[in-house]
Amino acid sequence: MKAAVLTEVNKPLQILDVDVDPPKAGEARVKMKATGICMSDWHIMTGDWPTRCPIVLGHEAAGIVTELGPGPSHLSVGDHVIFSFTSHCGHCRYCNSGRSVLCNGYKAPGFMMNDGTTRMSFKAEPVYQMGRIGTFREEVVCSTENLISIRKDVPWTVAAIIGCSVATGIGAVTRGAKVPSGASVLVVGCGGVGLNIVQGARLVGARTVVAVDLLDNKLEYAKAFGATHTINGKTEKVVEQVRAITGGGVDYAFDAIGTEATVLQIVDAVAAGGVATMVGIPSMTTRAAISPFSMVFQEKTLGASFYGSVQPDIDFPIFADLYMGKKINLDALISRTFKLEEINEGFEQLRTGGVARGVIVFD
Ligand code: CXF
Ligand code: ZN
Repeated sequence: MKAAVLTEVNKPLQILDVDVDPPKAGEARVKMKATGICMSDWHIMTGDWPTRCPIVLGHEAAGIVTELGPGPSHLSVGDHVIFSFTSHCGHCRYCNSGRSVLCNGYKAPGFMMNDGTTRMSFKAEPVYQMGRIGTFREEVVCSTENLISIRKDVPWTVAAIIGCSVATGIGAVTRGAKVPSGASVLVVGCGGVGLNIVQGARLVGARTVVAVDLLDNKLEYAKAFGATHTINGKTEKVVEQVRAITGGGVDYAFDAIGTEATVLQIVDAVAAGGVATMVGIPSMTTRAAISPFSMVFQEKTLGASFYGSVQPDIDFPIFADLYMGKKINLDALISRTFKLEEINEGFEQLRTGGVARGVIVFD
């Protein structure tokens, strides 16, 4: 089986012929159909987030179930599935309170299966799997906890991006901050996640949606996804502009980037009583010097949403229905498709801002 493998940090991915073990009880084999290229993969490739090599990255994906391990399963061969990059043990306090994206029921590190082994090897040495899945390959064996069955009429590329950027962005609005109709919203960063925050805000009936990016082509995308105002953060003063547009600041602000500058921007740009939500995952070393004094006096809230605070089993089929019912636009997010062999070019495009989302497709 062909897989794009990170053999060493700061090296391009290599296409290698790796071996996959058959699924054990509670596991499935999935033939990959599409997998998106996300900034989180890049964080690992650059060593920004610690990892163990060799590893197959990729965590935003969809495919078709071709084999199930022994024993009962909630899935069937032939199911169309979207991958979740979080576990769902069903026993921990997070799973039991509807917050399974925070599941802490397994001791194994996140680049292995729940039981602390892998189902992939190269020359008899283990190959690790990002988010317990690792989807930059032709076939994945993973726990069925990481697979959500969806309707079969959703295009594969669309199904794939539901599994990270769509869930993270729209979920941050609907499940995380729970933005009400009529609110004013600021979105900093208009990549795959940011554009989904923009369209999440439109979906819930936000009155004003201000989008910020450093690149004008991304601001054009933001307008197409429902931004009422755009600000180029390179040439304009973001907080001043937001205050001018909204008469004092927004009700809700989202940071889809995760730098100190963008975290401070969302805190400064919310009005008194407003809610700022961090969504983009920062480098491990990032620190942000917020002003607790002004936050208390203005009763501002700073919070975070991981994976859109969704429940994958419930929310992925909802996103599929919203797309099929033309309530959200996912086609325009997919600006380019690549073959697995072209994956390093896909990352180059992601870094230079050429695409909203690049997606790898398999035959
Ligand atoms: C990441 C978070 C850490 C595990 C893999 C995916 N999130 C989104 O891109
Ligand atoms: Zn991602």
